[in-house]
Amino acid sequence: MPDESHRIREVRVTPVAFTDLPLLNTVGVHEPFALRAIVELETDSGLTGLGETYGDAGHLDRLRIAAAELTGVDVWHVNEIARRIRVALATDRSTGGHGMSGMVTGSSTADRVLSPFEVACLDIQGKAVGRPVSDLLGGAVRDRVDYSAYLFYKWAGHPGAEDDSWGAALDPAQLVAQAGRMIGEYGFSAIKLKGGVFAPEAEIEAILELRKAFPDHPLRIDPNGAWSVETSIRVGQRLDGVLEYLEDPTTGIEGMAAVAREVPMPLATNMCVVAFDHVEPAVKADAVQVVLSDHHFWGGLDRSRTLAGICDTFGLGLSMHSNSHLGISLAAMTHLAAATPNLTYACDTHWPWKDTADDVIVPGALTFEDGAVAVPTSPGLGVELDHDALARLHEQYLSCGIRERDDTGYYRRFEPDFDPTAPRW
Ligand code: GKR
Ligand code: MG
Repeated sequence: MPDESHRIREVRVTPVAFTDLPLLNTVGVHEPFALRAIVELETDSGLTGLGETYGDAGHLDRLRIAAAELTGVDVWHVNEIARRIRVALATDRSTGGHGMSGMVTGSSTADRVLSPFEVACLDIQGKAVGRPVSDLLGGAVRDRVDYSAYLFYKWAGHPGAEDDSWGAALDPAQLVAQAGRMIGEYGFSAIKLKGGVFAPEAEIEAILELRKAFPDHPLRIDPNGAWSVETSIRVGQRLDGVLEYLEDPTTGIEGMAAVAREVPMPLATNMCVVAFDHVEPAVKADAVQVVLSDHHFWGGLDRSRTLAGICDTFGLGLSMHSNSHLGISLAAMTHLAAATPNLTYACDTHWPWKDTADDVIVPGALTFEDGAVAVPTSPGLGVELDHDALARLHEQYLSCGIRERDDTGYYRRFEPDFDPTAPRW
């Protein structure tokens, strides 16, 4: 039996910023930079592991509180890491910092903090035994993971700056053009539209135009809870036979259940079921038929597999949610999806919206072909940190001045009367 232990000797948490485009959603618009935090674990055996999570100030504070407790723990003892994090955060009363711009509850804070440390531990465990992370999760059941074309209404460029290469997407024709470019470049075979930006009739029209232009691509729309129950039912009935699923049309388990009773397609969520204690009431009310998992808020890869088991037990479908992210997250998402048999939908990713040069990993490990990423087969996550790039993106964080994601505040600089209170329609 090998007797080598892999005890955590050092933990580094580095906030970074990368350029983002003016993508619109129901609470506002993306700022010129998106924030992330990069977690590096180093063991006394000389191995290093990587994790990636939200970079907002409140979350960063909590990551640092947690980091201070982890020295000396063996990376195979994730239960002990989770325990120490729970204890360290037990008296923490801070709120916010969840990287969602106010669209998601603050539940499961300890799970959100645990996630990047757990991923970094798995990275090290994989390196220690010479196996990819997907093997530690039960083994890949697919060697490529499908992602969806994630369309956004957007401005042509950030106000005061030049237009970006994607240009404006403010009507159905421009969205169809955006989809055409994204599918042309990445090969995606499913389409998701971020809605809740324009009146529902305009968004219905956009979906119908996408259906005409891409007759074989499954379609989804996600207004992030911007619609009332009545509006959601109207949209759902109008899009009968057109949508693969309808994501978070309205807020809350009760509201979603009322919609689910009246619309023909499955309802999906990354808003009303975002922690384990939401599952039981949602199942009882039959509020959702598809849960969008996300290891960043479900407590890492192992706990996301627990969620997958629960979904399987209750006959719920499973898809995957994303926020603006870098390559460490994409690697973790890909290993998780590969090792989750019942994750049968193409996963969300914000990847195409990122400048390819803006990343902290050495390029080349993760590439899209036919809309899918090949599951890395080298030990651990299969991605390597580019230390110069990390330093550059950290400098960008220091100089960009953004410390909390604030889509609403940014939008209000240009439309001072903007009110995101749901339901907007
Ligand atoms: O990036 O604007 C955005 C999205 O709206 C994101 O924040 C959501 O969390 O994509 C997410 C979703 O599916 O709700
Ligand atoms: Mg969503």
